[in-house]
Amino acid sequence: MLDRREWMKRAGMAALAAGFDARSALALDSVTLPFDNGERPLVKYPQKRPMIGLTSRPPQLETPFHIFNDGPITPNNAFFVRYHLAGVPLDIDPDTFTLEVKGKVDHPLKLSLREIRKLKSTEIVAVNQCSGNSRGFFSPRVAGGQLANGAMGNARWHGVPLKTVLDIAGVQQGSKQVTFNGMDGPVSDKTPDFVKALDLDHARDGDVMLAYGMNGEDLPVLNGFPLRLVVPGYYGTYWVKHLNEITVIDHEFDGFWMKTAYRIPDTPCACLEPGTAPKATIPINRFDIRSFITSVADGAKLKTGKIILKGIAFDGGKGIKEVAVSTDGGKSWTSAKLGRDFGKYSFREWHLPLKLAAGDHEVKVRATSNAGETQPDAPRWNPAGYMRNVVETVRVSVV
Ligand SMILES: Nc1nc2c(c(=O)[nH]1)N[C@H]1C(S)=C(S)[C@@H](COP(=O)(O)O)O[C@H]1N2
Ligand SMILES: [Mo]
Repeated sequence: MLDRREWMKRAGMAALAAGFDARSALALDSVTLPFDNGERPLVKYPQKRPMIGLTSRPPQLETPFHIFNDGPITPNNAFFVRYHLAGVPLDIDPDTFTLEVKGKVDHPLKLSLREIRKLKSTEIVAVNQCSGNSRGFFSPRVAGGQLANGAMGNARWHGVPLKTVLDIAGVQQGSKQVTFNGMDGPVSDKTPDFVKALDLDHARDGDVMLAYGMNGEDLPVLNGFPLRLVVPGYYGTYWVKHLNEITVIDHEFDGFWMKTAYRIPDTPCACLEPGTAPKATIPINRFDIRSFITSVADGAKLKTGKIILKGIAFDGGKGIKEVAVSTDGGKSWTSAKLGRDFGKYSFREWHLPLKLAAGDHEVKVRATSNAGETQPDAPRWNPAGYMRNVVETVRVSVV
């Protein structure tokens, strides 16, 4: 017999799945992102508020940028959604779900969700950002999802360190990498399944997490229910959703999504002369540093008087040391005040009281990490449109 709570949960999941099956995502309105061909529908999916729709099969949703001004944590119902394969699993039964751990381990495992939840849990606040966040701003333009700046989000993740589960399974001597596969699959067998790999030392660093909770709730279905990998400081491509298969291997994984896709030029800036091809590439890995103004949009008209300029910054895990603001197009800079520290993988809020004279201003923001990494004045370029981190500018006119 199912208890009432369990029953409600299942009925809810069924309704969700039915909603998706009918492809009933409601187009509400539209928005225009600030680049050519930036017209997008605002769509409503189950468990999500109206989001910027990039594709519907599979669902890919971008967070409307103004949401980042509401606070350092991105609400679950506004968190972006990225999938590669149309076979998105929407009717996962949490009671029969299992996570398999196999390969070069002494004790191959099949853990139920209940068993995973019994293990000692931890929490971490961390940014998840798509490699191609902001790709739509690339010049020259490149192929791929034409995203503005909303393919990122910051959440408090709750789960079990991956290390805990690997230690239970007993990783064998001579192992090199760990691969991660989720329950989604290709609809044609010509598309390779989405599988990602981490080096064993990274997988066992204690920060990489098997997460079942997000901001105090179960993971939303579209963000990987019931279990996903969280790889703090690393691009979202490694954050495998609906994770049900972990394999320890004794060689370098050569699957399509590591060997061919999600690679960056093997140069210090991961960048190239625009329009050229890289000589050598490596798998994309850690975030570069970024900062944004969230309280004022590009093109805003402001009244003279005092304002409090606000925004966010983050990096690949060293933490933010300084955020500086320029109101004269980059000639002079003033340090902003940093907000509460939620840890080195989180968005760091910043604010700066300002009094702008009447006229047009170019307001810029630039962050520096504890390791001294900072943002370039001019955008860097690579053929896949990854890792954009130029100093952001908003133009405001004050009257
Ligand atoms: N199973 C599965 N996990 C996945 C993907 C996918 O296509 N399938 N896409 C990855 C990519 S590229 C990104 S950016 C993140 C996005 O996470 P989100 O959809 O929860 O925002 O999920 C990652 N995990
Ligand atoms: Mo991504």
